[in-house]
Amino acid sequence: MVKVYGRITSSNVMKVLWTLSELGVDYDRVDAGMAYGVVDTPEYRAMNPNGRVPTIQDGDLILWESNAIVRYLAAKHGGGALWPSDLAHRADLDRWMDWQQTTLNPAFTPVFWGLVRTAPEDRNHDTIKAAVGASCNAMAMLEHRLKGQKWLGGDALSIADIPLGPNVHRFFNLDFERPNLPNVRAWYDRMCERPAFQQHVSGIPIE
Ligand SMILES: N[C@@H](CCC(=O)N[C@@H](CS)C(=O)NCC(=O)O)C(=O)O
Repeated sequence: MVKVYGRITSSNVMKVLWTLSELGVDYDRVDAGMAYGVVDTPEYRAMNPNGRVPTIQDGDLILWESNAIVRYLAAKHGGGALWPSDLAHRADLDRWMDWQQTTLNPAFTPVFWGLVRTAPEDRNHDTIKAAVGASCNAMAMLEHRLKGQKWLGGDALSIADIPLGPNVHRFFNLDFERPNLPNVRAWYDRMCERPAFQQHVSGIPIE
């Protein structure tokens, strides 16, 4: 059985749990990270030298980096839409996974930290405002991409949508002014209809 290390409130752990649930794969989960500790123990560092969550163990394989885990699980158990066999289609989706890590997440992280993990009296409003602007610019790219299609890959949920889900959920539920993004909003609403997303992303407190 797949073993997942990571607290349920981590956006990167959410990606893994959402994927496992969409695929109907059984797993055991061990709380790790922040208040749970674990990540600084020698045993954990031997598995994941970054000391971050998530990490998974699947038989002899130990794997960290959330998007690599999503790819692995989709390749092993997915087939069809979640992990398309057509290489050009898969590369197109894969690119959005990398974009989540390299563009959207770095843009949005200061918004999350500023509004969720910083006391109101300690907030740097200029930093938050700049990060909101950068996040809205990134979301405008998604708005364009999603024009006329339900999911990033077309008609069905795929590996591309899953890493973006936790960021998009926070984007729509934290307290700041957003532009009108009807395609992104409809896509997020579609995610919210999925039981696996409700269980692992939208139903989990933002903290
Ligand atoms: N690029 C890594 C980032 C992992 C990461 O930064 N995880 C955060 C939680 S979202 C973490 O471990 N924070 C420290 C902690 O929870 O103790 C991935 O995608 O897995």
